[in-house]
Amino acid sequence: MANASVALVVGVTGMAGINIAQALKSPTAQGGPWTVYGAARRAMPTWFPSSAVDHFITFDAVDFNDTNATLAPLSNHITHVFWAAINVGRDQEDNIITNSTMLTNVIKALMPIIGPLSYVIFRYKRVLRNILAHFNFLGQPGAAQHEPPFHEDMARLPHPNFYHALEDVVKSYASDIRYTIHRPSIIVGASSRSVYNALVMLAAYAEICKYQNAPFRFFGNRYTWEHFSDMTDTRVLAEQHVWGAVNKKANNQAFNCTNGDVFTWKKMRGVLCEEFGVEFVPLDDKDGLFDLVDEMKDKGKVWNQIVEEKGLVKMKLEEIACFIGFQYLMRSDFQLVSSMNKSKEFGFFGYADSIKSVRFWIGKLREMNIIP
Ligand SMILES: *[C@@H]1O[C@H](CO)[C@@H](O)[C@H](O)[C@H]1NC(C)=O
Ligand SMILES: *[C@@H]1O[C@H](CO)[C@@H](O)[C@H](O)[C@H]1NC(C)=O
Ligand SMILES: *[C@@H]1O[C@H](CO)[C@@H](O)[C@H](O)[C@H]1NC(C)=O
Ligand SMILES: CC(=O)N[C@H]1CO[C@H](CO)[C@@H](O)[C@@H]1O
Ligand SMILES: CC(=O)N[C@H]1CO[C@H](CO)[C@@H](O)[C@@H]1O
Repeated sequence: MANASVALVVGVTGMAGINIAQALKSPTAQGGPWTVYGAARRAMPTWFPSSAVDHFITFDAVDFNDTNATLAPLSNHITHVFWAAINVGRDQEDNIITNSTMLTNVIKALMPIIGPLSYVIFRYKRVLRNILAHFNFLGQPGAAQHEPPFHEDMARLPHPNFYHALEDVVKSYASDIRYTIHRPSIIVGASSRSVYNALVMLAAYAEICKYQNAPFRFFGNRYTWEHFSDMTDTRVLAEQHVWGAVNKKANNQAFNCTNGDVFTWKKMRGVLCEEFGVEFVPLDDKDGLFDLVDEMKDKGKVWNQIVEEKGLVKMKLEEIACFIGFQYLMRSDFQLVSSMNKSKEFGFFGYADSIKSVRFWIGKLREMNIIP
């Protein structure tokens, strides 16, 4: 079994990690059959599909000794690392240090064996992060910005960005490992442990509206209401990760990863309203913008009540809610659209219909008992 494919998926309980594990365990997975080690900081959540991994392991990647104690014994076994972990810190500088430390710790623990077979793969959202980074840093919009559609060879923007730090960590090992970098847009998927999960956030807001008999309002501006955006289904993201891992041509390359279509938030709001069972409220911006961040500030208790009454998976509003970041995106003055032409030129043709994606993942979140 010298050539067996053995994957370590770090951050396996997040929405990207679960799907990467599932894509690897699929009977038709390229490069398979795969043995999958799924790693998380905490124990396996109740809703986790245990068939997605062969072994579930826990360690705290911030702590080298803990990481090394768990991974060193596996180091001559694991052939591929899929990085889907995120540890959201107080601010972007904090993220840079924490995250590059986590990745460095994992690579160091596996290093004794890292040879030509080994592979590190991680996702990385440049524009989104740049914006949030800028936001975190200066607290106001107006960051330097590239012209959409965004493509992979655009220069880095001059804001602190932990994805750049991760990319640099991987590149610093380039003589020993091969890698691919995957850059999603707004990610849709299902987990109770993903901080940047827009669908869970929107669902929570919709449920709170229903509970309090309040209108489900759009918190973005007219520009995003009327202009195009794209998103990334975690299934497409996972498919691209596996494709990147087994195709030599993709070695040491970065790829955008989106569904390949576009939508307006006006249209998508209609879909969300149908799915959540709330009335569609057209954008009314005469009196300025509706501030969701402000609205949600004291709604933690209401959400806890909903969780209690409906018997949902215990999850605090603060744990999932990326209200600030998402609201910021919804108020941008550019189209969040990335080019997928590099992926296609290199032979990756995965796609999804974004409206179907949203309906599918909302259904999944219900099935998993994360939303009512
Ligand atoms: C890690 O392990 C080393 C060697 O066993 C020890 O000297 C060090 O104190 C440990 N560090 C932490 C933070 O536990
Ligand atoms: C990591 O763990 C392995 C095996 O337990 C041990 O031999 C090695 O010294 C550790 N590495 C470091 C840097 O502590
Ligand atoms: C696509 O790649 C470009 C260049 O790196 C980047 O600016 C853009 O953000 C990527 N798309 C996304 C959605 O991250
Ligand atoms: C780019 C960056 O900030 N890298 C940091 C990652 O974390 C290590 C360890 O904490 C720092 O030494 C690096 O400067
Ligand atoms: C329209 C567009 O975004 N074209 C890009 C396709 O991808 C290549 C490679 O990343 C870019 O150089 C093009 O600008």
